[in-house]
Amino acid sequence: MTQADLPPMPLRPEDGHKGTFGTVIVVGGSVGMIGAPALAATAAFRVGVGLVRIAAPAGVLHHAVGLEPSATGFVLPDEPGEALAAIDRADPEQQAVLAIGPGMGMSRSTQEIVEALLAHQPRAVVLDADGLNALAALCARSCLAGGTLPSRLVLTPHPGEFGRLASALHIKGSATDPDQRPAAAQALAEQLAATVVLKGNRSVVAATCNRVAINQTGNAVMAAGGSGDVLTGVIAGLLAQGMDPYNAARLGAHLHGLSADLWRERNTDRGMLARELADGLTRAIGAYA
Ligand code: NPW
Ligand code: AMP
Ligand code: MG
Repeated sequence: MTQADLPPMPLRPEDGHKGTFGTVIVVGGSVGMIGAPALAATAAFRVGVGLVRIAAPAGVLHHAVGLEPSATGFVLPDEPGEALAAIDRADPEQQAVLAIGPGMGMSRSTQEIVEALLAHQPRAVVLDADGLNALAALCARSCLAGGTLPSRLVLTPHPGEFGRLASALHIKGSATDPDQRPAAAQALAEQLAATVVLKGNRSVVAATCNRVAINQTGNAVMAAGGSGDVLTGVIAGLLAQGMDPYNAARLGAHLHGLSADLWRERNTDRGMLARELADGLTRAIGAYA
């Protein structure tokens, strides 16, 4: 996938305001993992989204919002029906993009909340991290008919998360062997009618109708905590600005990796912090546009 095959950045009308450029709601965070939703929020802003809200449990919300002062937030109740109602109150027109999972934890209530948020969800959804683990558990219990998943759904598993989904869905093939990764990602995309970003060196982006692309940016400076949480915010931010899931996933993976490539050129081969990866998106977009 060269830059020539990729879509342009979303339009940025000169008279636009923060309501013009979409809203991302990051659903995540738990005790001990407050950084993940904040990193996703920062990344969504860096790709140009207008508004970001963090939905996190009561005890962690103000810490997470404190890490990204441009974001606002609201408490995510741990009862699934109340969690859904809180999101509907925050976004009554159902236009926001949900980025579900960063730092969410693996408690029973997480799983129930993810199940409730996915069922008949009209919003576009990026599912990552513990959101994917909850989906794998649902699939293992055969609790998800494909038809109940959101029609605009991007899954961003690393090979560990992919393995949990693949074993629940009886998908064969290695998530780490470069020769097998495209077919494995396509199998998951077809089975759940979703766009899949199988992360790792040279991430694979797959979608239905045999669409598949190999991302050409990124490097081993990204092998550190928080990199994936940044990608979640990037893709959600592009979706919120009107891109379709496959293009948002391909362009998102490209810009995310390009930010790391530019960081390595200017610095060294290790030691990049995830917040620098998020902040570096500005340069990546400048180099891309
Ligand atoms: P192994 O054995 O180490 O090689 P988990 P997580 C495998 C949050 N975070 N290639 C790996 O394999 C996240 O958002 C919060 C091959 C292991 O089996 C989540 O909510 C942060 N294997 C939560 O932590 C910053 C690979 O996957 C397993 C692979 C847990 O997420 C950090 C590990 O994955 C973090 O993002 C690869 N490329 N990549 C914060 N500051 O708040 C991974 N594996 O068990 O799903 O745990 O990814 O750390
Ligand atoms: P996560 O494991 O969820 O934090 O995601 C890690 C992110 O960093 C993904 O986008 C990976 O594609 C990227 N990444 C990690 N290690 C490498 C690597 N060696 N080369 C390229 N990208 C990497
Ligand atoms: Mg991750």
